[in-house]
Amino acid sequence: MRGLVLMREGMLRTFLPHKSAGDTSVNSADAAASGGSLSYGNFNAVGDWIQYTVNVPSAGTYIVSSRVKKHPDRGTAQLYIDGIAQGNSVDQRQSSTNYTTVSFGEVTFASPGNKQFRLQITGKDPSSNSYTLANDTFSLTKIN
Ligand SMILES: [Ca+2]
Repeated sequence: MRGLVLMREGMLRTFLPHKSAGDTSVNSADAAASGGSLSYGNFNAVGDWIQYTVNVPSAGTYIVSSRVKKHPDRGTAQLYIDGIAQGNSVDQRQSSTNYTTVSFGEVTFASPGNKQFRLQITGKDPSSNSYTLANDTFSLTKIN
C-alpha cells in the first residue's frame, strides 16, 4: 500500500505535547497553518525538546517530512523517532517568514501504532535570537 498519511497539527493537538521542563508549548491560531493552528515550542537552550505522538497506521517504510513556519528567530532541531535520530537536523531559521516543508528521510516501522516524534534543539543560527520551533504537520509518505 502506498499513500500519504498527513499528520495534521489538529491531530498533534489531540495529544498534549510533552516538552522539556521549564519550557512552554502553545497552539496558536494561524490562517496559513493546517487546521488553522500551529504548534510552538518556546525554548531557551540546546537540548530542549518537544515531543508529539504520531499514530502510524501500518508497518512499512515511509518518507518523513514536516511542514514548519520558518522565521528569522528560530532554532535548529534534530528529529528522534522513539529515541533514534532521524535524518539531518533542520534549521527553522529563515530571513523571511513563510511555511516550508522539510524532509527527514526514510524510516521503516516494524509495527503500526503510536510513535514518539521528538524535536530536540541542537543549536541556532548566529543571527537568530531564539530557539523557538513552529511545527504545523508531520507527513508520512509510504513507499514500501
Ligand atoms: Ca529550556
